Amino acid sequence: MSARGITLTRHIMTKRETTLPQRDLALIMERIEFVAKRISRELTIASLGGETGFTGQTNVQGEQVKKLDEWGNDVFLEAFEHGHPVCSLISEEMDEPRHYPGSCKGESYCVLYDPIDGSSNTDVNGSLGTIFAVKKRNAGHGNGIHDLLTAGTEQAVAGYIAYGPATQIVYTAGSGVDIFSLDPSLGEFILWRENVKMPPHGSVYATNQGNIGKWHPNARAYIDRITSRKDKRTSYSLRYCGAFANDFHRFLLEGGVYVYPGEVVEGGKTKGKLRLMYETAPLAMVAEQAGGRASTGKGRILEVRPAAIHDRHPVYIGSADEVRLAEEMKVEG
Ligand code: AFP
Repeated sequence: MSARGITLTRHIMTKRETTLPQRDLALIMERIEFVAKRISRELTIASLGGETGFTGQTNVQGEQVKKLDEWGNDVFLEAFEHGHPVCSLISEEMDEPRHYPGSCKGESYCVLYDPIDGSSNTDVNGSLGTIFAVKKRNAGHGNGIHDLLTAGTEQAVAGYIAYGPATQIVYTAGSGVDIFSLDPSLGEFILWRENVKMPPHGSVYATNQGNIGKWHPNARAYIDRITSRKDKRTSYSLRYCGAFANDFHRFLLEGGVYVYPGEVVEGGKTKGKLRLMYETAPLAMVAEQAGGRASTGKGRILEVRPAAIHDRHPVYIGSADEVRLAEEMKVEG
């Protein structure tokens, strides 16, 4: 049967299994859809309205804030202001969580997100994404976040939005990975692929190759190994777009591996660059649900427990065979 005409909401309401009540999932995903539509619309005209470039501010990560980062964060804040059952937000762009006490009645949730992933691409009309995850809050949590400092295995929902020629929402609620494409003329996300499976190997890898001299020798040897196989079909080529979700999207569909190692040089980024709670843990859940694998190089990303909301760690994510090889080669020492 053709999937044409199955909207995201209809798909949720007919789902077999979810890690949270169907009604809650539908309410949360309706807000994510709204965010996706607003950001998608804005990105097409942002440069004409002078909304690209920097704000002049530095965020909690010590990075320069792009105007679209700040704007994208505001889109989430506005969307979830009336976003029951979501009562807390954790964002790459905010030092501290935002709470909406009015929504904290009964079952309640936190949405964790990177509003504009790959923001160095905003000024060059490059690929961009939004990454999100949902965690259930414990009763009586107040404005604390202790109940949220849990491993990625506690995520109820995880996914991303890819803004490209088509805007797509990719997500999992614990029973496979589904992809929906925005039909702008209808204003609806329509089912495109259901229960997607990531091939166990591919032919493309993504990394910031310019950093290779700062990595552990085993990580360098790993890249050497996957790029120098005799069989052309299994030897890897490099494609890197600078937006994690968009690089990952290629690997979800066609196989491959994304790598952002820690640095071992003096003064280097020992934990790499990517953040656990709203970048790597969400994509790790998508990867595993699609039959892929996600590792810090030493162990499963979904088992890492954060000490703080903006924690980082090295990442090797994608096709199961290639991520397993990275672990076997002890890429992080
Ligand atoms: P931003 O979301 O702050 O732009 O960071 C993007 C990112 O976390 C990830 O999406 C990219 O793959 C990676 O950083 C790019 O980092 P490099 O510029 O160091 O290659």
